[in-house]
Amino acid sequence: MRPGFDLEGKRVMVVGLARTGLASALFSAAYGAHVTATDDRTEAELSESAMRLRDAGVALELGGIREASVLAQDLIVVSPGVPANIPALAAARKKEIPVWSEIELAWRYLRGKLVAITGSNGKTTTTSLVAHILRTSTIPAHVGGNIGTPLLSFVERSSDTDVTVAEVSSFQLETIDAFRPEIGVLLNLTPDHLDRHTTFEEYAAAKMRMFANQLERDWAVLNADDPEVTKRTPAKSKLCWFSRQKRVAVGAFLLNDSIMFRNEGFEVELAKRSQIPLRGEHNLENVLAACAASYLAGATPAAIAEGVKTFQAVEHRLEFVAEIAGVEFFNDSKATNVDAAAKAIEAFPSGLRVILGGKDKGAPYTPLVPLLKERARQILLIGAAAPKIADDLAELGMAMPIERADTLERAIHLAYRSAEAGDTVLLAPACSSFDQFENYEHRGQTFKQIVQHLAEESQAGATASAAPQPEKG
Ligand code: UMA
Repeated sequence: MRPGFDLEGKRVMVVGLARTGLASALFSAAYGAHVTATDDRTEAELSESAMRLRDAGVALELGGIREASVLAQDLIVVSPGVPANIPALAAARKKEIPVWSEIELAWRYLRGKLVAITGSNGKTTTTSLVAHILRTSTIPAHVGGNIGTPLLSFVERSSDTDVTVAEVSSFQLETIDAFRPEIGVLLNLTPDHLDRHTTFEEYAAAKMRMFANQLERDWAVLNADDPEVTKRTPAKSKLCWFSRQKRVAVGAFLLNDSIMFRNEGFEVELAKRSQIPLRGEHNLENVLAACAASYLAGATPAAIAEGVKTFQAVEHRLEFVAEIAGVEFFNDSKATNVDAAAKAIEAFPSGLRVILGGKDKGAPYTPLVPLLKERARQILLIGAAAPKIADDLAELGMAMPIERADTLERAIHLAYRSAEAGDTVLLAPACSSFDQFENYEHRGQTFKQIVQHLAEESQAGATASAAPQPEKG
């Protein structure tokens, strides 16, 4: 039984008023709490959200958080984008006022099973695939969390037979209390968000909180090939492994072309590797994890095979955009850290023109050097992190041009101008997007629009010359 939480008559403060905060404030008000909502932004900046909140009876304190108000609350619900250690929240904790993330509040109200998926990379793809497989197996599934929709939005619709599939981030896990997924998946651990979690250890510890409240009957689905994961095995949970490299005692692994699941000495085929419609070895890991998690959540082997086969790549994740005169364009705007960019680059053997840059997150870019040396022909740098990336990749300058393009538009044009047929222009920024864009989705959409525009221009040029457009190269 989940502990629940009675919001009726409680004083609740919601901190940060974008998607999560808006959902949290409206939910808490609808359940009878006296809600105060705060944001660094002003009323003019919040515009429509401010109106919706006021209409719901929420008191607004805008233009910054006020410690005195924070200390007068029974509960604080903090948005993932608000650092958990700001002084006002530290003061609340000192006074033993609970500071929860929205996933904690939602978990207390949601009905049915929870599959939660975390890791440094692959969360969105794995979350979407698990939900797709469950639905293929006629199990009703909700998909939310860090992927974009706050979990509170499913409370009204959830029932005991549903499964909620949640992508969860370290930011959300930092401020859980009793949150406990029946099935928790940890895909991998590589440095990320070091601009907020000061050390890798702190970041990894936030991720591992996912398993902290699990009971003996709950499952931890873990990557057996990632040493940073294997050295942090949860103590209480039942362990289910997934591996590209070896047969595991319990969990998913490869046997020739088959994705197998093994438990108590019994093995069953769940899917075919050759039918995975996604590029890259990292996606094989995501599929293995998704197969294991959805099997544990009750999907049938036949539905898993069908679900894997019919899955469509997630937007902004190695998404094919267009081919113009033999040059292919791929959007991996979701590659917001160095490891994700490395995985995207690894998915292409050669001929890459890679667009890197954005807002730096504190990790070095040097791990990209050997991969770029092997596979790239040109590097295009955009955004605020460009000088740091240029320094970290300096030794590549001997092998290929490293160009300061500044903007995404210029980077695309420079890359296309130099490209030959057979080359690939890849947006895999290794940085977050907030210096030049609203978020990674906005960056990815912008990339796609510019490429589409280029495709139209190229098409128009070809028609105007009334001759077939010659392939580049
Ligand atoms: N704000 C303050 N004070 C601060 C910081 C921010 O008031 O000190 C305010 C901002 O002015 C803004 C609001 O807080 O109004 C922003 O909140 P938010 O960043 O949490 O935005 P949401 O729209 O609620 O988005 C969050 C997640 N954002 C982050 O984790 C940064 C979204 O993940 C998630 O999809 C959404 O909740 C729904 O669950 C995005 C993300 O970038 C995709 N996640 C990171 C990642 O994947 O790498 C973890």
